Formats: sequence, C-alpha cells, structure tokens
Amino acid sequence: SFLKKTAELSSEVTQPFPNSRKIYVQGSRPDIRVGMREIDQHPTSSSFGAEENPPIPVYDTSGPFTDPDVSINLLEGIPDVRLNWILERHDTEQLDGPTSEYGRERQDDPRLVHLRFAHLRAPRRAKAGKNVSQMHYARQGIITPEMEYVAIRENLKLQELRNDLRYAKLLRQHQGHAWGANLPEEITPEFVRSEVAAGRAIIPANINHPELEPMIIGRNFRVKINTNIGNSAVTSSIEEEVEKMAWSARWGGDTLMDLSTGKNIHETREWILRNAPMPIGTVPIYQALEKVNGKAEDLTWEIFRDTLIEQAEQGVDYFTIHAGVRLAYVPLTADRVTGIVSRGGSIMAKWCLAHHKENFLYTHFADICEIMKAYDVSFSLGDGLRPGSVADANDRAQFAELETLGELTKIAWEHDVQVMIEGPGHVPLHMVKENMDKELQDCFEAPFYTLGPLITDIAPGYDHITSGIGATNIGWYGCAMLCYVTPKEHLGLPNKEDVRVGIITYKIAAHGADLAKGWPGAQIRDNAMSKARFEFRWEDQFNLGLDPDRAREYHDETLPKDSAKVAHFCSMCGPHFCSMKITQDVRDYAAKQGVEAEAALQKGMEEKAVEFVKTGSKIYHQA
Ligand code: IRN
Ligand code: FE2
Repeated sequence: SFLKKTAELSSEVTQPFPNSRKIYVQGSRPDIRVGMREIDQHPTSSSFGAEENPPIPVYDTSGPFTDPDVSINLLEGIPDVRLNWILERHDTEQLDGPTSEYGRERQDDPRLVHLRFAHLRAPRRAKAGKNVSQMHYARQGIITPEMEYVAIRENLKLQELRNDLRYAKLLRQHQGHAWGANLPEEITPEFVRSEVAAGRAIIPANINHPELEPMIIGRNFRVKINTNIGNSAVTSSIEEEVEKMAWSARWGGDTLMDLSTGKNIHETREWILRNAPMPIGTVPIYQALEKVNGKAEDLTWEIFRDTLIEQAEQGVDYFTIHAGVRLAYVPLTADRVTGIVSRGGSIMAKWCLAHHKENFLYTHFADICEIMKAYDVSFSLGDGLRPGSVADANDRAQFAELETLGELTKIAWEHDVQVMIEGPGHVPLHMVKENMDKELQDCFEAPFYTLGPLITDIAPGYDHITSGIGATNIGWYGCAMLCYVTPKEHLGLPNKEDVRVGIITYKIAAHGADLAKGWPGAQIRDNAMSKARFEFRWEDQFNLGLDPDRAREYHDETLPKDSAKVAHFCSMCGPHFCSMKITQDVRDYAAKQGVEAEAALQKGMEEKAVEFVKTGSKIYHQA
C-alpha cells in the first residue's frame, strides 16, 4: 500500500501549461533531445484582417512531468535520458551495491528495492585512475553530449527565430550591460566546453543521476534559480517530498536542494533522485550530524566521508561543503548582531571550538576532491559565515571565509572538480556589488550562487521581495544562480503556495538580470506579452506569463465572463479610460483619416477629453 500510494503525482503538478506544447529540439544525435515549451498565441484581428502571432519558445525545467506522452510511474523513476552518454565513455564501472556503510545497510529496504529493480541499477564509480567530471573532459577538449545539450537549451531556438520573419519585431531588444561578462551571440557546444574548462561555469551531473536533463550555471549563461525542499519537517512523508520536487520543476526551479534532516532521509533522497530531471544538491553535514545524534562535537572525518560516498552513489549532483569556516574565523563573529546564521556553518564552528582544531572539511579537502571526481559531484562551497543581518554585511568574518573559498577553488580545480561559491545573505543594496566583485576576484571567476541577498531586515512575511531585489541586482552584476527565498523565510516552513510564490519571484529576478545583461533573445517573451496586452488578447497575456493561473485568477476576480477575455479593457481603468484602448483608437483614426499621427493624437485626445468629462464617474480603480 505504501508503494501504491506514492506512485502518482497530483494533476496540479502534471497538467500541461495552458495553450502550451512540449517540444524537443534534437542535437547532433537522436538521443540528444532537449525539452522546451512553446506557448501558442491567438491571431490578432483588426480592421485590416487577421495577423498570425507565432508560438513563443520558453526555457522548460518541468522535465517529463508536463509531457502528456510520457507516463510517469514514480516507482520506476523517470526515463534515464543520460545513461547511454555515461556508459559510452567507458570510464566507469558498476559496483555490486552501495559501498558506503550506511547505503549498504539500506540496500534491501523494501521502499528502495523496487526503484533499484526498475532501473537495474547499482551505483557506478569512475574506474581506478579515471576522473569523470565534466571539467576534466572539457579540459581535454572533449565536448560531451551534456555540453551540447546545454548549448541547445540555452539557445532556445534563437537561430531559427532569427530566420523566421514572423519573429522580426519580437526580436527587438535593448542593448544590455553585462558587467565584465562576455555574452556570445550564439551559444555553441564549444563555448560551453571552454567555459566549463575555465571554471567559469559548471554542469552539475553526477554519473549516478542518469535521469538528469543537463543545465549549466555560469555568468555567461542564463541566470538560474535554486529551490529548497525538505528542511526539518518531521511530519512530511516521502511522497510529499517527491511532489514538492515536481512542483518546483513545474514553476521553474533550475536546481533543487534536498535539505531533509528527518527520518527516512536516505529513502526520501533516493525517491527524489530517481524522479528528478534537475540537478539535486544536498548539505551532507546535516545527515552526518544525524548519524551522531545531533552532537556536533562527535562528528568525525570518517562519518562524514561515508556520508559523502553514500550520497554520491545515490546520484547527488552537488554538495554544499562548509570548508571555509576556519577555526581562526570563528572569533571574528563575536561582535556580530546575528552571529552565525548558517546551519552548516554553526555545526562546523561548534566542532572547531569543541576540539580547538582546524575544520576537518578544510584539512581533508583534497580527500573530498578525490570522492567528487569519482562521481562528478560539484562543489557548492558553503558560506557558513554569511551575514544574517544588514548590520553584519561585508564584515571581516564573511570576507575571510570568501578568501578561503578562493584558495579551495584552486585546489578543486587542480583535481578538475567543478566548483561554485555560495554567497550571502543579508546585504544592503549599496553593498551588494562589492560582494560580486570580490567573489570574482578572490575565487577566480568561479560561478557565484547567492541566497538573495536580502536588502533589508524589516519585512518578515515579505522576504521573497526583500531578497528578490538583491537577487535581481547581483544577478545583473554577474551572479550565476540565485537561491530562492519564500515569504515564510524567518517564520516557518514554506507550504506549496509559498514555494510557488518564491519561485516566481526568483524567475522575475533571474529574467530581469538576463534582460539587463542583454542575454540574446531574452526580450522576446516580454515583447510578445506586451503585444498581447496592447491588443487585448487576454488569454495570450495570461498564458505568456510566468504564472498563467494567477494572472487569470486575478483577472476573473472582477470580470469572470468569457466575453471579458476579448474586451478591450480590464477592471483596472474600466472601459473608457484604458490608455491602450485610446492609443489604438487613435491609430485606427489616423489610418482611416490618413492624417499624420501627431495630428491624430492631438485630435483623438481632444475627443477623449470630451468623453472623459461625460463618463468620468465610471472610473473603478486607479493604480
Ligand atoms: C545558498 C547560498 N548561500 C547559502 N545557500 C543555501 O542555503 C545552501 O545552498 C543551502 O541550500 C542553504 C542552507 O545552507 P546553510 O544554512 O547550512 O549554510
Ligand atoms: Fe536571514
């Protein structure tokens, strides 16, 4: 009954987006099929006839969940789209079973056996002496299928659109400004390779996560967002966590961190991974702490090491490792307003103080690299000393840690292990740019991955916004990935609705940054939306949005009738005072009269002025 119950996702998660189609763009070989979504639009009808509005392709993180042609059985996991790429490299070997102690003990768990049979999978590991990281391949000049996949994904059919007359106007775009970045006109697989080789971008892709649809994190690519699930909920079940993962994929989460700490942690992770199209990250020190019953001082390198291997063999794509919390930095937090706010940071600080020894993650860093490269797990070097209040922003503790993360980046790169750097936290707006600049300098341009930052501390309940503002700014300055914050930040565990709001907020931040940077083609969706809005194509306006359901719901709150979906007004200004309606009337008038636009505008406005005086009492709202 347990298995039966967890076999299906809710229709809320799997229903296709309105008027959208899942499409696949094929690469140089048939098994490189990159999923995208295309939003169909209605034609424009005017007095001059009907004009076709072409479909708008959008980046799609929802994997197979929104593809009606793929039937999902959570018991079996989603298709292994990447498996053949891993096998054909002939540099890995399949193990008899998990090699970690903890993994072995759970090998025959009835809740896992099913998944493993379905996939006939035991973990794989690099053959002796081999390094299976994408960075390692890139540095040898090899373009992997994963690299080609992300190149197609980032391009989003732009070349095709440029050759299609129907998109001519939609391609109009303002000149952006990318701070010190180098955005190409077209993303080629070779460009992807060179960015990964240089360490400026990472493709988190564990060889034990064959279900992954590869994606790239780097400042010369689209800005990405990370979502978190799990947390401390003792109440939430495995099925709920899997549902949350799919929910995150649906709304646009590019990566997902499983921060579960409760019971069934290993089993939950297995279910998530076998069904996750996006890279999955974890903070292994959380599970290690559970293994010593929450007593930080009892942590050992051996327990931590076993946890790393356990999770690497399950397929976790990136690990947050708080190796920059050095013993000498802990006293630097003494005068802070909010001390150490990072969970992982506080665990390591406690261990350092209890033993008066250097952080074992720091002293064993090279050993960690050996594990990472045997599975291609990427580092997300943790910001254990990030500021938890604007008062503590950019202080010595924070920056001392950042400098150490730079030192560790170099060591990881000597092993060809992929790295990104975690960043703050709470930072007032005028101090945000310094964070980005210093990260690029100290960490040799490794991708930055920040939590917000929150630009003020005064708005509990709205911290998706306080942080979304900081995130938009740092994304523009060159931050590669933004860790989402939900409205429940500082207050409680987010529910499904909070997750959705958090994701949409961060999609706005990431897209705003792409626009500001001048990412090629970023503005197409805005242009399509604005055209639909101007032409009162209400359905298209909803459907082109990040959250079509919410847009429709808000519209229908005051004008629920179907007829309102073609009306040339909304309830905001009412029928007579819609500026867009007036402009259109003016244009029609100009076309009919054959008068110059300027003159028509003048004349039209005078007529509207008369109308205004007559019907002024009908204003419903004013924004
Ligand atoms: C991102 C940037 N800085 C921190 N994060 C995320 O915060 C990190 O990736 C993880 O998901 C979460 C919890 O980290 P701490 O509190 O253990 O540092
Ligand atoms: Fe905070």
